[in-house]
Amino acid sequence: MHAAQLWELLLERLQNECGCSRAELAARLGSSEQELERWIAEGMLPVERLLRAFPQEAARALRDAVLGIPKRPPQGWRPSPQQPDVEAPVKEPWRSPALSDVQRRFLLECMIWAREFDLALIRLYRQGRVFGGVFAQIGNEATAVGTAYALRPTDPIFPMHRDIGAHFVRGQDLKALLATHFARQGSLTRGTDGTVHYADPARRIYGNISHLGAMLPVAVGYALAARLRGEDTVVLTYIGDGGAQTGEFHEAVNFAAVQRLPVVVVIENNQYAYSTPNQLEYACEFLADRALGYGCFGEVVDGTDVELVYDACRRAVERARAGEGPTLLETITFRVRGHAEHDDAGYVPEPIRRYWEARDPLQRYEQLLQRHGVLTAQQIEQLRQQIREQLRAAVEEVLARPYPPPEEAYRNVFIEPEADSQGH
Ligand SMILES: Cc1ncc(C[n+]2csc(CCOP(=O)(O)OP(=O)(O)O)c2C)c(N)n1
Repeated sequence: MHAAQLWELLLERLQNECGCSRAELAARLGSSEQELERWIAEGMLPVERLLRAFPQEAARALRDAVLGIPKRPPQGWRPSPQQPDVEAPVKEPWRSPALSDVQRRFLLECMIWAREFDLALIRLYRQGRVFGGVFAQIGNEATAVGTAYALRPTDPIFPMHRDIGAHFVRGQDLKALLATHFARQGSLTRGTDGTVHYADPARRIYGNISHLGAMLPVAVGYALAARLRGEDTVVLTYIGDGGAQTGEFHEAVNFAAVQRLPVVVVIENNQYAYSTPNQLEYACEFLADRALGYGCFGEVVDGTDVELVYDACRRAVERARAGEGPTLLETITFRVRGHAEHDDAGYVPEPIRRYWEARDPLQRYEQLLQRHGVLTAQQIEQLRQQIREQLRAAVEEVLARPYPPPEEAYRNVFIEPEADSQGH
């Protein structure tokens, strides 16, 4: 990293983590402000003074800079799992310099689709219309949409059970999705699986493999195959905070780092793996900190801020495409519903729920777009109503379809052996 970039990182981090102004920084380094400005301008780093004045913060920032870890939220930003500060002010969402207002409207539309799709499925589940479980993604809209949008349409994605937003970014066929959940004709799994284990190779969507962690080696294998074929491809895959504690996660990330494969692993940290809270899942501060151990890039972002997520993922995709290897991108979010609709999530303490309610990704983005004149409240409401109407009509049509013929259950289960020359 260039000295000027290093200074930029240090200044940002020291300001965020220690609340240090330039004048205070100069004083703590035992220099004048003028001298500090000269050091910055000339790219001179008084490393010893920095480490003496800010032992932990400077060491961490320098270590991250050397390993290419560009960003980390300010200390104390993450709510304490035991005692979140319910009154903490909600940060103004980030505005990406890389997005136009047309793109912003598209992001919002995909997020509304994801939310409305879930709300409809929850209702239909209660009516006994849905086969299998409903794993609502509410709270994860910004993460799924922001990450998937950072790719080219030809790059493969391996979504998890809470990434329906990524499907909408890819223009997934609404009726095919509904047919899958209702096990009707036209289902992406031909009616053989009622949950979220569907793929759609035509849209370069692969996964989701049920066994936690098992999808990562497959995604990493895809990246290796693409490289061997000489394709210019970046693979995006997702894992939960619980899934990140499996052996397969470790093997896949290690292999990707060793091979410097073009992979972005989004760790959707929604605070709970089923009923197990973060503090009983792992002992490090951030899961993306593990990137140091693997020797790859790592970044932690607020997963409820869609443009922040998009920018972080875009950086990771650019690095991957440039041959710089994988990134662990940890997005901090909250699973608003239970693990699935059979689970009332009564184990989530009320203050935690309240903390995250104030950070609803959809509400934050809608307000941001209104404040900046991208859309009015009325236009957003109109969009939501249009989406609801399309959903209602699609549900009605798909529920009227027949179930797949029984023979479908036997297709793709066994490989039919080819007859030999004697007809055996
Ligand atoms: C090997 C294996 N064990 C258990 C399960 C059941 N299971 C599915 S999702 C899940 C919790 C996953 O938690 P996390 O990875 O944090 O994702 P989240 O559901 O919170 O999005 C469990 C225990 C499974 N699918 N595979």
